[in-house]
Formats: sequence, C-alpha cells, structure tokens
Amino acid sequence: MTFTDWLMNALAFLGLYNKKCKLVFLGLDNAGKTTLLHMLKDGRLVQHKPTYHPTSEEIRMGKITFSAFDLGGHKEARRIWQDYYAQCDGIVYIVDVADVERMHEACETLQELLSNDILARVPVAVLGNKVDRPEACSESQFLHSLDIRPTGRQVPRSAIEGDRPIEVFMSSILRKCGYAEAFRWMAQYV
Ligand SMILES: Nc1nc2c(ncn2[C@@H]2O[C@H](COP(=O)(O)OP(=O)(O)O)[C@@H](O)[C@H]2O)c(=O)[nH]1
Ligand SMILES: [Mg+2]
Repeated sequence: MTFTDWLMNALAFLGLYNKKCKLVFLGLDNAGKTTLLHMLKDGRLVQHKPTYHPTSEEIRMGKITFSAFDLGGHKEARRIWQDYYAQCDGIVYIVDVADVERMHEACETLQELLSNDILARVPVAVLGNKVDRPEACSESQFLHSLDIRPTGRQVPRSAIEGDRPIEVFMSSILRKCGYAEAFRWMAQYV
C-alpha cells in the first residue's frame, strides 16, 4: 500500500475523505490532544510525556489541517490563540474524564469557548476521553458536568436550533475507540 493509499484510507475511516477543512483540538493540558494528533498521523499510539506547558501543534493529512492548543491557565495566551482557532471549521474539545479534580475547570473552559461569538456556528465534538481508566466517570455524570444540550447524531444542519451542532462522544484514544465516531459526526457539517 502506498502512503497515499494509506492516507486516503485513514481519512475515509474518519469520514473526512476529500474534505478540505481546518479542525482544531482544544482542551486542558493532559486531555489527550497530542496523543490523538499522533494517532491520526501514524495510525499508532505514541506514548509521550504529558504536556505541562501551553503548546500548539499542527499536522496536515490530505486537504485537512489538524491543530491542537492547550487551554486553561494563561488568559493572555488564550487570546492570542483565539485569533488562530477562530478560523477553524470544527472543534474537537477533549476532556480527561478520569481527572475528577479538574472536571469543573474543563467544563468551565468549554462554556467560555461556547459563549464566544466568533465560534457561534462552529460545530463542536466533545470527547470524554480516557474511559479505559478505572477512575473515569460515567457518561451520564459527564453529561451532567458539561451542562450542554447535544444536538443529536444525525440531524441536518438546517434543523439545528441556534445553528451550532454539538455532540458528546466517550472515547479512549489509548484503546482506539470513540474518536472515529466523533470525526464521522463532524464530517456531516464541514
Ligand atoms: N489511559 C489513557 N491515557 C491516555 C489516553 N489518551 C491520552 N492519554 C495519556 O494522557 C497523557 C496526556 O496526553 P497528551 O496527548 O499529552 O495530552 P495534551 O496535553 O492534551 O496534548 C499522556 O500520558 C497520554 O498517553 C486514553 O485514552 N487513555
Ligand atoms: Mg499536547
């Protein structure tokens, strides 16, 4: 299989074959953004040290740009990145559902993002990541903490009140589950 074949297979698997768009991964540090980027790029899990400092990364696959930004902490840095991620076509917001201590901060940061006018029409897939961990909260607990109303899995954009698709997916990037569904859902709207 050539590299191009592999790439097209990978994008088809994610429902993103031949799409041209910019997708952004956001969330607190340690949520799994870098791991997901590497997973998409290499098709395998690269274990690496958690990122403790605000960073941003970017990869391209086909006509798609995936980038990741750590949120939380410095408001100043958040303002600078906002100029960049405001131009995106979709947001994948990743939360570590095994981190009970920072659940509140992760949900608050999401609410802040959702209240930003620039992002009012941008589809948001929320990943409740690390469900493989024993401390992971349940999906219903997670939904309760998030305090959002998901718009549904297969709802045409025209039928979405407020014009922002938003949906929640439980995932384990480690076990390669959950995130492909999130991308396929996103592909309907980008
Ligand atoms: N158990 C488990 N660990 C994960 C999962 N996804 C990421 N991690 C780990 O969480 C840590 C932080 O991941 P990283 O991608 O650096 O987070 P980032 O700060 O959002 O970029 C790393 O040690 C990853 O190996 C998952 O689904 N399950
Ligand atoms: Mg990172």
